Order: sequence, then structure tokens, then C-alpha cells
Amino acid sequence: MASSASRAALSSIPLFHEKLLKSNRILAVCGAGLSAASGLPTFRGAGGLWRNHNAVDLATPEAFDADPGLVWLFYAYRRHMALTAKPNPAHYALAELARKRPGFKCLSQNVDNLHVRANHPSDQLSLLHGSLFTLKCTTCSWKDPYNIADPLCPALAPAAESNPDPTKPLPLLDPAQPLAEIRESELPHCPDCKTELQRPGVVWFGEMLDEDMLDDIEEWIEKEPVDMVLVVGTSSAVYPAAGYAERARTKGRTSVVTVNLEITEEDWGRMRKGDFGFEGDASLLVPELLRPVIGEVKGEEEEEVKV
Ligand code: BJW
Ligand code: ZN
Repeated sequence: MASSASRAALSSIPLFHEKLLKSNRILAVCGAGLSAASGLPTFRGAGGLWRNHNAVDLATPEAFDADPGLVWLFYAYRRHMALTAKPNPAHYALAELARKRPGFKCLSQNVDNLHVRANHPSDQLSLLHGSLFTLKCTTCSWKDPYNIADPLCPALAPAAESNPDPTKPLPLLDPAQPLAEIRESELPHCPDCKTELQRPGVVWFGEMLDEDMLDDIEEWIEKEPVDMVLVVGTSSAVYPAAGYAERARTKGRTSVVTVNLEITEEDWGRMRKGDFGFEGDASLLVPELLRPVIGEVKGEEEEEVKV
């Protein structure tokens, strides 16, 4: 565990600002906690259940093979929620940091499109786990890079309904209410090969991330030493994302900065001299931490939903 003196240094905003102002090469690794203040649930811990299913268990090719209707309802609901949500001040702050610091690159595990809607420059953003709004064929190479139809098809309409009685849970989310069974024939099929199902363009467990994107990240890390890594709203439980902070570390130079609602004793214990940890809501902390570089966050710039 870090001693109380070093704990004070680890959480010092003035010391962090001093380091930030000297940092040009900055990497961010973001996760679901970044979008929590936008109303989107995280995967692990409270909020990680969808009906009576663990959200992580639905994010697998095996779950899709076993029950594509159920998995499509889960993703259709998440598409609907993400379309209804708005980027929060942390998304806008990171987008502004990208404009102010050309040496900043943001790696995000989030598939909700909120970075893009906050106008994050696309050449400084890598969407590690794809997007809810990309559709692809389960088998052939057909892909629709951006589709925001909501509902995507009539069978998925229950996922796009507003709650008829806000005093009760949405019927779709209430495990006590049975789901109408969805036949494969009612789900969207590939317009090219015709026979196979469409699936969300996200990366499930056991699937490879886009290789060009991984090469690009590797090249970025290798190019020059990294001054700072911001690890925002992620449990750092999933690889390769969880490995990038240590991968980018040059001992004695790189500050790894954890921003999370909950920082465990183990997390504090792993921090080294020059690292930082800030416990709280990312939507409040990220704009405050980046203020010396980005100024006040202007959050109302979103004009249209786009990739
Ligand atoms: C707040 C907050 C607030 C809350 N403010 N904070 C090396 C070792 C061991 C295993 C592997 C390895 N390399 C690869 C693997 C296998 C596997 C893996 O990592 N397994 C682990 C379980 C160990 N990885 C893969 O399979 C990846 N593929 C791959 O590597 O291919 C090659 C290969 C395969 C097999 C073996 C070896 C190599 C693919 C990973 C794909 C992950 N997919 C998902 C679903 C995406 C689609 C979807 O969205 O549905 O990605 S799973 C899910 O977890 C999702 C997330 O992006 C990801 C990470 O979750 P995240 O974002 O961190 O969310 P949470 O909920 O976990 O945490 C939220 C955090 O926020 C918490 O800490 C809160 O405290 C905090 N928080 N509110 C700030 N307001
Ligand atoms: Zn196809």
C-alpha cells in the first residue's frame, strides 16, 4: 500500500497539472465508466446485469450462436440507449485535448459512439472493441460501417420502446416478464450472401481486434517515449486494452494516471512514484484535470449523430 505521504502526492491535482503541462505524448485508455455519467451501464459490478444475464456472458460468439435473438435484443437495447444518451463533459474534454495536443491518442473500449459524437478527431481515436453502429455478416466480408436504424427490424422493436410505466422497470429488462421468442428468420440477414445473419460490429471475447489498428497503436507507442497514460473508467480486466498502460511506460518518465469511481488498495499499491490516482466520477474529474490545457469544456457542440 502507498504510504499516506505518497498517497497525498498520488492524488495531488497541482502536481498532476505540473506534469500535464510538460506532457506532449499522452495516451488515454478508456472504458465503460467514462460513459456512466451519460447513463450507460458498465459491464462489471452494479449495472452489469441485463435481465438475468451477465452482460459479459452475452458478449461472446458462443452466446450469439446459442441464441442470436437474445443477443440481438441485448445489442438492440444498447444501440437504443446509446442513441438516446449524450456525450458527457469527459468525452468533450478528451476531444479538446486531442485538438490542443497533436501528440495525444485515445484508445477506447467503448462501443457507444460518444467519443465520435463529441467530435474527437478520428485520427487520434482508436475504437478497440468496434462500434454498436457497425453491422457485419457473421460469415462473409459484408459490412455496414454506420447504421443507426432504431429499431433495426420489427422483431427488435421491444428494445426501442419507451417505458409505458416509468414507476416500473421496462418490461424488456424485467426478468419476470417472458421475452417473445425471436426466430432467426426475423433477424437481419446479410444482403450479400443472403443466407447468414448480420451481427453487431463489436469485438467479442476470443475474437481478434482489428490488426491494422493494433499495428497503428504499436507504432505510436514505439515512436517516442510516452509522457503520460490516462486510464479512465476501466476495470483493466480485458486484454489487450488492460496492457497498454504498462506497455507504454518508460520508467522514470511516464506517469500512469488512474481516474476511476473506485480505486482499490491493490490499485494504489501498484502505483509508482510519478503516477497519479483520482477517485471519482470521470465526467467531473477529467475536465478538471485537463483544464490547464483545454480551458473550460464547451459541451453543446454536437450537431448530428455520425461516425
Ligand atoms: C467509473 C464510473 C464513473 C464506473 N467514473 N469510473 C492476456 C491474458 C489473459 C487473457 C487474454 C490475454 N489477451 C487476450 C486474452 C483473452 C481476452 C481477455 O482479455 N480475457 C480477460 C477476461 C482476461 N481478450 C480477448 O478475447 C480479446 N481478444 C483478443 O485478445 O484476441 C486475441 C486472443 C484471444 C484469446 C486469447 C489470447 C489472445 C477481445 C476482448 C473483447 C472484449 N469485448 C467486450 C465486449 C465488447 C462489445 C460490447 O460492448 O458488448 O468489451 S467485454 C467488455 O469488457 C467490453 C468492454 O469494452 C470490456 C472492458 O470493460 P470496461 O470498459 O473496463 O468496463 P467495466 O465494467 O469492467 O469497468 C468499468 C470501470 O469503470 C470500473 O472500474 C468502475 O469502477 C469504473 N466506473 N462508473 C469513473 N462514473
Ligand atoms: Zn454475408
